[in-house]
Amino acid sequence: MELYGVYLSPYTRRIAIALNLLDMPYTHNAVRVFERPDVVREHNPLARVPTLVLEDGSALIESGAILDEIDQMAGPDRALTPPSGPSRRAVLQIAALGVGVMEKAQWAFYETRFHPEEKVHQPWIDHNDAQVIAGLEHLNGLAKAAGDGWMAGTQAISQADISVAVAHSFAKKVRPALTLNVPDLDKFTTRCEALPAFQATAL
Ligand SMILES: N[C@@H](CCC(=O)N[C@@H](CS)C(=O)NCC(=O)O)C(=O)O
Repeated sequence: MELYGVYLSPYTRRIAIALNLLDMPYTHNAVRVFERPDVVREHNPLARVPTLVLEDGSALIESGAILDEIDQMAGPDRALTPPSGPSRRAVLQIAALGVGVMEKAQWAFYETRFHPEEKVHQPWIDHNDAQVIAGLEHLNGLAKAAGDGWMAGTQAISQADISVAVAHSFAKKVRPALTLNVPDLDKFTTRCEALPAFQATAL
């Protein structure tokens, strides 16, 4: 398998970490999609990352759909999302909160990255930043409740934990000026980032 995209992309990073946790070998193609969209477009008409190219040459796109397929490949005993029931719902819900934080931090970041100064709309940045803060504060409460366990109450690390820690680290990286008071989430993310599967994808 070949995974396209740099690890600064939180969507790409959550795929890489899931693959690492499941001991699924892959080659990492750290293509910068904005500089070389042509490289990604060969496999994905949208020229977006993550794109995961399988051994048979077929390509998977959209991180949620890719993770779903990775879980299928791993089988129900190893999958990082429970197959059914309340714990599945909890994992998907918390992972969705993580993805929401990723998106909002990304949009606030893109506003200055891709617009000339005179076209930057500060109220839009503030709107997104407020959602990042609200999302992380909510996740801080879940981290507090989880204590030394996992976010969705699973026995082992799940997609929820991966997405939350990746979102938190990404938000801190691209929105460093935000004032965040999330001590329990800090502890949780530090614990996740220390795992070899995370370390192998350092930002
Ligand atoms: N919803 C998508 C988001 C992917 C995404 O936004 N990728 C960014 C990099 S972080 C990208 O490829 N941007 C290039 C573009 O949109 O032109 C997912 O979860 O995979």
